[in-house]
Amino acid sequence: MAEHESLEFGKADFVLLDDVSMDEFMENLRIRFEKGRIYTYIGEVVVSVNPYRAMNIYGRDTIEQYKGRELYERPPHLFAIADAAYKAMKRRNKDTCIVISGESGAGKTEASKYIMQYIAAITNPHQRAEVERVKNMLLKSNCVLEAFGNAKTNRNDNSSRFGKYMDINFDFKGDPIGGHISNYLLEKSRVIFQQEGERSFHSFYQSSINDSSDFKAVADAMKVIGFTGEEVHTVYKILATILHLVGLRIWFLGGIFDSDGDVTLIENGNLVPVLAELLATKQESVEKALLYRTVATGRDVIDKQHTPQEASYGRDALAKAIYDRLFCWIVGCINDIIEVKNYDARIHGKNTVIGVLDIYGFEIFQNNSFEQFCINYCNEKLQQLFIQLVLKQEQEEYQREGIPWKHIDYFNNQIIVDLVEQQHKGIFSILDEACMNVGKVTDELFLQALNSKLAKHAHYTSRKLSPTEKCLEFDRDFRIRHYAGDVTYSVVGFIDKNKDTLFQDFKRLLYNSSNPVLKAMWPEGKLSITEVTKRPLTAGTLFKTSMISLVENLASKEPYYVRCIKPNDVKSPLLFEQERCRHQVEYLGLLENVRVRRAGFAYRQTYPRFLQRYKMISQFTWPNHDLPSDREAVKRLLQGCGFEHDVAYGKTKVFIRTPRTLFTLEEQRAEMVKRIVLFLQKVWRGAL
Ligand code: AD9
Ligand code: MG
Repeated sequence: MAEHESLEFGKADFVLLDDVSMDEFMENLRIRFEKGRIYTYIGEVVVSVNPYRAMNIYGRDTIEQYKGRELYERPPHLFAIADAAYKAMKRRNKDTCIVISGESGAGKTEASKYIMQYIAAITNPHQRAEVERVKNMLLKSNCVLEAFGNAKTNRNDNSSRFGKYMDINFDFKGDPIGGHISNYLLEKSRVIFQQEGERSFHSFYQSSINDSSDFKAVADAMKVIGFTGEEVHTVYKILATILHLVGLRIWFLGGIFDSDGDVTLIENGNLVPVLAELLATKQESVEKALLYRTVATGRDVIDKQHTPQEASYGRDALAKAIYDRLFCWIVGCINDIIEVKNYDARIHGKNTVIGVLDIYGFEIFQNNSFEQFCINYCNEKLQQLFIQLVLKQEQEEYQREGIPWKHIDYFNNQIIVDLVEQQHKGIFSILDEACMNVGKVTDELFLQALNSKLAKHAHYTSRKLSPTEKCLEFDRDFRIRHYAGDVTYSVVGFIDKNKDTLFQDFKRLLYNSSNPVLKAMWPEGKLSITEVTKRPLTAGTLFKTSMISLVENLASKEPYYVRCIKPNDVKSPLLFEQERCRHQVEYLGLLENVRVRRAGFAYRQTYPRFLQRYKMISQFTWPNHDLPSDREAVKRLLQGCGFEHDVAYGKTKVFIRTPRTLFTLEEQRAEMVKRIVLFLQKVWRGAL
C-alpha cells in the first residue's frame, strides 16, 4: 500500500478495493482523477489517466522523493516504476523494459519522456563528462524524432506516427553509456494525404510563425546531436522537395490517331528545375524519372513512358519514400552518435539495458486504411505480451517461491493476433498472396480472398458477409473485432501500400545526386537495371517480422508496465467520461489484472523488508528478534496477530492474500509508531 496518501484520494492500488467490480474500479479511478491523482497501481503496473494539464509532479524535488525508494513507499508515480526498473537492472544485473500502452492520445509519449528524464536525473552522481554527453544526446534525440515523426491527428495534436523502442545501455556503475533507437513503420502516406483536420509531420510547419520556437528547438537539438551544417541543409532541401513533389501535376495528352501517340506531361513544368536544384541533379533526369520507366527486355534496355496513373503513383511514391528514407537516416545518425563505444565487458562487467517502448496507440478514424491496420495489429501484439507476461510473471514468482497457483479467466486476444499474422491463413499472408497474383491485382480481389478464407472467423466480417450491418457502409469495407473495439477498414490502397513499389529509376536518380548526404541515403541506386531482380519484401511482411522480433526482445527482458487511459475526446482536464474510460479499462484487461494479482496474493515482500516495517507490532520482533531466521520471525509476528490463515511463506518473501490484513497491519503499525513517539518525547523531556 502506498504511504502518505489519505483515503480521500481513493485507493492508491486497485488491489486494495473492497470488491473487485467494474463499478468500484471506475469509482476509484474517477475519484483519483478528479483529485489530481493521475497514477494508480495494480501491484507493479501503473495505470495513468491523461490529466490534459500541466502537473506539478515532475520536478527535481519529486525526483528526489522517489530516488531509490521502494514502489510502495511513496504515492503511485511513473518515477516509481522507472526507479523499480532501474533498481532491478542494477541490483540483479538484468535487462529490464518499460512498456507503455494505451490508445492514441492517452499519454504514452509524455510518459516515456518523464521516464527518460527521471533516469537521466538519478544517474551519474559523479558528473562524468562522457555520461553527461550521452544523457544529453538521449534527451535531445526525442525532440528531433518528434519533429519528424509526429503529427497532428484528429485524436492527438502530437500523435506519434512511428513506433519507437529505445534501449539505454548502462555500465556496471549504473550510469548510461549509450543507447539505440529502433523505429517502426512510419506513416509516410501522411506527406501526400491528411484526413480533414489533420496535418502532415510537424517538420513541414516548423518554419511558419506558430511553430517557429519549435523550429529553433529542433535546429538546436540537431546541432547538439552533431548534425553538420551540410546535413541540416540537406534535410531542409528534402522537405522542400517533398512539398514541391506534392504540388506537381501530371497531365495527359491523348494521341490524335491512336493510343501510341499518348503523351504524359508535367503540367507545372516550372517546378522541375526547382526539384533538380534541390536534389542536386539534372533537370532532364528528374523529368525522365517522373515520366518514364527503364525496363529490361531480354538484353535490351528501353524507356517506357508512364501512363498518367503510373506517373502520379510514381510521384507520390517518391515523396513518401524520400521522407521515409530521411527519417530512417536521422534515426541512423542519432544511433551512430549514441551507440556504446569502447565498452569492454572484461574490464567493466556486463553492460545492461533498460528499454522504453513508446509506440502509436490503437486508433479508429472515420477512414481506416493499411496504416491503421498495422498500428492496431501492433497494439494487439503488445496486449498479448501483457497477458502472457503478467500471468507468466505471477506464475513464475509463485513457482519460484514454492506457492501453489490458481488460474484466472481472461480474454486472450491470441485469436486476433493469429487472424492477422498467421502463416498462409492470416490477413498479411492473404494480402501478400494477392499482391503476387499473376495478371490482375486489385484491392477488390484481395477483399474477395479475405471473404472466402475468413468467412467463418469470429473476429472478421465484411459488407459481403454481413450486408445489414450499419458500420459496413461500402462494398470495399471489412471489419475486425479488435480487443479494443471494432474497426472498419477500407480495402482501398492496401495492395499498393503493401507492395510499396518505388521505381528503380528514382533510386538511381537520387543515388546520382551530387549532394553526398542525399546520395548516401540511397545506396541501392547503385545497381544497374539488369542487376535488380529480387522482389522486395512487402511492407506488411516487414512490419509483421519487426513486430515479432520486438515482442521477443521485450519478452526476454523483465517488463514494467504503464497503462495509459484517455479520459475524454475533447482534451479537457476536467472531464472524466465514464463510458469512454470504462471501455478502456475493459479492453486493457485491467480488472482481470487486479483479479490475477489478488487471487494470488495482493501483497508480497521480502522477509527483511517486511520486518523492517512491521517489527514494532510484535514483542517477538521488537526491537530485534532472536529467532533463527527472518522468515521465522515474520511467521511468529503474523501468528501473533492471528493472520496465519491469510498468508503464505515463500522462500524469500511473505505473501499476504487479502488487502484487509495489510490494512490492519498498517493500522497497528501506525498505532505503535504513535506510542513510540510519545514515549520518546517523554524520555527527551526527562519525564522518564
Ligand atoms: V499517440 O498514440 O502517439 O497518438 P500518446 O503518445 O499516447 O498518443 P501523448 O503522450 O502524445 O499521447 O499525449 C497527448 C497529449 O496529452 C500531450 O500532448 C499532452 O498535451 C497531454 N498529456 C499527456 N500526458 C500528460 C501529462 N502527464 N501531463 C500533462 C499530458 N499533459
Ligand atoms: Mg505518442
